[in-house]
Amino acid sequence: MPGVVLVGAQWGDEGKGKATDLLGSRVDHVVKFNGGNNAGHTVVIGDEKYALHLLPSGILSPGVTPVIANGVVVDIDVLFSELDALEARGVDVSRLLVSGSAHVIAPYHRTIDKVTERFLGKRRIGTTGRGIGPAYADKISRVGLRMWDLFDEKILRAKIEGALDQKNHLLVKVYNRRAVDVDETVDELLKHADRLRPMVTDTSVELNRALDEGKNVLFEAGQATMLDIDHGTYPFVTSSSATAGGAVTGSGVGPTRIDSVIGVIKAYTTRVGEGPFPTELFDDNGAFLAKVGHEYGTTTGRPRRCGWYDAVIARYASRVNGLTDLVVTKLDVLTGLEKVPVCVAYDVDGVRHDEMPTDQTAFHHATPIYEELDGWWEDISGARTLEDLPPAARAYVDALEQMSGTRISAIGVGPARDAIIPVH
Ligand code: 2SA
Ligand code: GDP
Ligand code: MG
Repeated sequence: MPGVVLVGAQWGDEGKGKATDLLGSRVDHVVKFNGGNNAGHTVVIGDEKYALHLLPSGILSPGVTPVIANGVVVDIDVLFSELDALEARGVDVSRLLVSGSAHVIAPYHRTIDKVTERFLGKRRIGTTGRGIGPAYADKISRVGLRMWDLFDEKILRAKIEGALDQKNHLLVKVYNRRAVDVDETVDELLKHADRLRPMVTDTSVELNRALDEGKNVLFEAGQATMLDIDHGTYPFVTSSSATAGGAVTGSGVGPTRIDSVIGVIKAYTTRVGEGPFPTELFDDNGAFLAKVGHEYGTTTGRPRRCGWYDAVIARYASRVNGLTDLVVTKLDVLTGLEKVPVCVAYDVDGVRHDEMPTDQTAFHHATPIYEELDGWWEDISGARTLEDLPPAARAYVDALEQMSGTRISAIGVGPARDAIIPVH
């Protein structure tokens, strides 16, 4: 503390929601800085399970100010349905702040996401269909809509007209779809403007002020390193900066304000959607990880692909994020395996690679070089100190730390809020 970034070190769903929630009582602001409602963070508190998509996990911690910063793309309908659902369960959501510079996911972004995926066929990305890519594409093409625009109907209408100029041509001529109506879109987006107004502000001012006052600010990434637009397995990535650098550009604080970067990593690996995945398993072991780990998408319910731990990816994530700590989650899921293979390097067309190949062809050809570690049979879900772990589980964690090149500061042994072993 005070400026902490939390990122996913693999392809997402590492348990970032739980890790954020754990730090929650010590932080003042929890900031979502990238992505949108493609994210799915699960937090289990007692018997209650919360699935958060657009809202930062910190919304569940009393006293925390949740912030949706400028790097996020916001589907306003989803924002209000998530807020209403939490309120109905007794969660105080009144502290939420939303950046006026955050971009809006318009209904046509969702349409374009879906038709593009269909059009791509075999080359599809396997997106969540939430309009994320098209909203970011408009932002970069400078035809996006920002939250501020919702408070000036004239500007909003002009921007929507501009954005739809080319899109309607494409929708009608290429995708054989009906043209999007400007008036309908304006009405749809203006529907919530009054309710939004009080929460929309310059969140960069708020966050820098909080840091000046010595407050603790946690920047929580959506998706993960391997899905980052620059550092992920392009083009099978999401359209935002999910690595630590994104926390800075996505929130309007300078890099000098960040004190530590925590990477969350599963004790094995999963991926949703298309794209290369060297340690993916297609056998009983894969089915075992999926079943015991309940590996289904939090947002779409899609089954996640499962594979062994990949130390090459862990080292890569440590490097591109400048990780200071790793939080290893789901160690409990590995209980009951005779041997646990860990990928230590890749073989790419007969050549050993200790570093992650960023060339798409090489990564597609990467086959894992495994080291086999001993498994354990004891139930570890009640372990709360390192000494509670059986020797083989401890040796597994020590090996991950040594191979990954970053110290492990906590180990998750179950979905519950308290099912964690603090290490350092
Ligand atoms: P998009 O919709 O444009 O961001 O999709 C592009 C790629 O990014 C992947 N992606 C994700 N991968 C893992 N978890 C995500 N969130 C949900 C969850 C996913 C779900 O927490 O379970 O419910 O299916 C997430 N969001 C995006 C996506 O699979 C594409 O490969
Ligand atoms: P996120 O996107 O990184 O926030 O992760 P998700 O919420 O999409 O997926 C992580 C899943 O693992 C959730 O269902 C969590 O409740 C669960 N989980 C988190 N940590 C642990 C752990 O240490 N052990 C087990 N068994 N489950 C965990
Ligand atoms: Mg998730």
